Amino acid sequence: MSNSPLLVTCGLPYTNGPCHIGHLRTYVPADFYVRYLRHTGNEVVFICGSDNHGTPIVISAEQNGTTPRELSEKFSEHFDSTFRRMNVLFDRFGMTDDPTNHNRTKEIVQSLIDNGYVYEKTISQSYCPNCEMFLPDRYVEGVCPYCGEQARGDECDQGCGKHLEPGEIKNPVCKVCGGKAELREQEHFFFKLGEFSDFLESFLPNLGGTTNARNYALGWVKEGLHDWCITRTLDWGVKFPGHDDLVVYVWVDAPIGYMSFTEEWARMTGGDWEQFWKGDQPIIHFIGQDIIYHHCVFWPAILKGAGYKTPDAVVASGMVKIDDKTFSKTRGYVIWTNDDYLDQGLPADYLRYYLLSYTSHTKELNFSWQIFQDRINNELVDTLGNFLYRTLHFAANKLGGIPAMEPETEILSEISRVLESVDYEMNRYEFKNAIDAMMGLAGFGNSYIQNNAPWKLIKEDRIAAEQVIRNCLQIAKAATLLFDALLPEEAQKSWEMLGYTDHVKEHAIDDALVGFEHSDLPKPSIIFAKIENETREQLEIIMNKRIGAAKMKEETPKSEQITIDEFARVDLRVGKILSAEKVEGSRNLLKLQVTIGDEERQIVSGISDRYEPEELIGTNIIVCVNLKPAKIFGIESRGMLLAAGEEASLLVPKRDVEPGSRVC
Ligand code: B3M
Ligand code: ZN
Repeated sequence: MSNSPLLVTCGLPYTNGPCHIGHLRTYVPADFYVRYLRHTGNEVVFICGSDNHGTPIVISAEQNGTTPRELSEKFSEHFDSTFRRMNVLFDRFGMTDDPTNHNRTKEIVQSLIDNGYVYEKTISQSYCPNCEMFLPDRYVEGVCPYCGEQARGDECDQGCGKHLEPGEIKNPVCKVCGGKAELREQEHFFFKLGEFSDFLESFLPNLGGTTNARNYALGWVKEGLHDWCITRTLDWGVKFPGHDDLVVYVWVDAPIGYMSFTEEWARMTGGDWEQFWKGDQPIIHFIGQDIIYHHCVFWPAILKGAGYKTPDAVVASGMVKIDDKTFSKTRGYVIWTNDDYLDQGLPADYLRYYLLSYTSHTKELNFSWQIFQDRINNELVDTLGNFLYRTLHFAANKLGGIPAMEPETEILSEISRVLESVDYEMNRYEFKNAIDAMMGLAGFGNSYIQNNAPWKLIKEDRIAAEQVIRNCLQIAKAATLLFDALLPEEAQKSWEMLGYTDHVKEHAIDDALVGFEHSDLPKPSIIFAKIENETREQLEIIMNKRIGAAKMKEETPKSEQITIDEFARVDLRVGKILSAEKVEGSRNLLKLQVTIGDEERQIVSGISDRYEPEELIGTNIIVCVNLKPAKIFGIESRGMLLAAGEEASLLVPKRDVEPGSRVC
């Protein structure tokens, strides 16, 4: 790779809540990539900052009795310091509410207006007569006009995921007072996104980065693009030029933050920001998969329309889930980076390792402390750590330092092979494969030392034993240089144990093939400590407590009384299970065929972690048969079976009854 300097950016976290492990899925890979680029001789400017505007922050500030600015400053600092604790080091971490971004946004919006890409239109928008205000974005909730699910004003977050334009949501309800909202007419400004279809159709196939980003975006462009309403009736945000009652939509000024923070970096360092945004130097965005649309469709169109350079690559990471559930603060499916991990005394590098090595960067990651423990213990501790320690221990204690000889060619060619394959994988953003290749080198070292047994060899042939250890030391040096991008703290320790007094990060990765100029080694110690079972259990307790506390909140019994007629509307029948099979790829779903007398039903139920499919066949159960059909994991489910408690204990009739019998 060499195209430097390069600009690498990470999606900007909203300042309305703390950093959780879901966030890290974007920042840690980006940091790994940047460190690797620097190791391979590239100059990189690494930029991020916080996203301060938009209704979630206004609402959150109101709820906390503070101002959006104060709240933003607090969380901006929180993210900045949490990222540092995770060894994610930006050259500039800015705020979208700072003057640079206000100015740059106004300039860009004015250019869009001047270039004829903005028009004014009267639209009907949700308005709360009780609060006497228009209800932008998250100030309103209602029903998604596309899929019928409960949705937020600006996106269908529970259902189809579509972006919703102001006024589109059905049955709008005011989030402030809970009252019914009505539609009122108001003047707004629109961006002619539709005019950029041809541009995007030629731009996207050449966009670098991960294929998920490119392909989703192309699909949306082919479906047809709608113009975007880019103004909101709000005080908090960047004022729309010439209209003090309007601010620009947060998704206009948020990505412009990337440019503003580059300007701020340039101001601080005397660097040149225009080489990226007006010149030819590459721009690479790292983002979460849920904001591909904004980065691959909306953002390039804005840049193009305002006369700037468009991004060169978009790298989109898959989401993090817990128990197959999407991270959600309100539902308790969350692991806080500080409270739940770093403050428990665990190393940042372990989490970096797990997040990157577990699965391909673009895939979903289902978080589990058990797998975390297994990976750390089996790979970092038993493979890499063990190899380093055996080598260094033998060299320091038995040979008194680094033997004065060169490594053998077969060792150097193995190292070269690994360097090449890491480079190949890094270039295609396949971080897991790159790490597998690095770990492969440690594994190679382990087998090599085991097979050549220098502890035996030394008794017969000291020179031969020295050669083996010299080879191992070269592998250890190469592994340390390679792992530095991923495990900066631990790699530095290992580097010092190899007798160096400077910083490993300042060395080119190709030094992996260069010998040692010193022979002294300090007394080695163990670099990677095992994750004990008690530690894992403690982490699991914290996680389960979060889920439990959120569930309790959700389940506060609202035992409103109902009439017998109301109860009778629920059609409960006895059903007999005819067949049962696990749903491939799901964590706990079973697909059941159930007879309810004259009819056979397919029902999908989340009980496969409690029952084996075979044990259920022939069981009589209770089924609610007039529940609206639903798709679960893409499979139609017509009805619901009844089960009780944590154990999902199935309700069954005490005596034998015919399938189809009514329950009352
Ligand atoms: N603030 C956070 C998100 O939707 C949003 C990213 C902005 S990136 C310019 O993930
Ligand atoms: Zn209201």
